Amino acid sequence: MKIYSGLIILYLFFHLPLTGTTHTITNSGFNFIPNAITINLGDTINFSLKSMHNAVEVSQATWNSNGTTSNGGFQVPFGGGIVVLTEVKTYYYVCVPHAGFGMKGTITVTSLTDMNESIETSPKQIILHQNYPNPFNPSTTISFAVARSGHTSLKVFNITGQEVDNLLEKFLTAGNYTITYNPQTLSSGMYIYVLQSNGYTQRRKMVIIQ
Ligand SMILES: [Cu+2]
Repeated sequence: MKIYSGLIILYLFFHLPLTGTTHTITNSGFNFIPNAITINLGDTINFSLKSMHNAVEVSQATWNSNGTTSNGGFQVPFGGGIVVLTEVKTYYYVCVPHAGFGMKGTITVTSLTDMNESIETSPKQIILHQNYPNPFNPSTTISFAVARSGHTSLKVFNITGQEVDNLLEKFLTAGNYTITYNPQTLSSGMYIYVLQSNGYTQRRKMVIIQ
């Protein structure tokens, strides 16, 4: 039965229906607003830009160096346009005329939906707060609370569901906890951190920028 319910949770984890949300990115001066966004696979991005700005996908290396060479990905024309992102990855893009001024942004696409929603039925049993800062480099702070004493774990998974870090696994008394997380070996991208205690599970997304 335990394995069975675990499989159901895994199924929910990976197969929640796509919502197809539209996210708008605008600009204020030489800044994309927001300049870092996390969306679900299949979501739409509506770039609504002033006429002197465009958005061209580039490689991470090009992005890092404020370059403008397209990587063959999306190319939103001056004034804006719509893109639908179909790969689970972090997209890097720049405004070609203003990349030299640092006008650039990232869009991280995850296949997971509703990750900020708890799937447990008594939300007050455990509370997992959004990490801060997020995105982060090199470290971030994760706070959580457990209403009852018990065996508790806080683990980090990549977006394919592999455990990549175990931040805590022990008996905790009821209370509030804060952990500073400084991943040494993880590459840039989205990760999921999962709190489990007394049979309750809560998870949230975080983004590492190396
Ligand atoms: Cu621009």
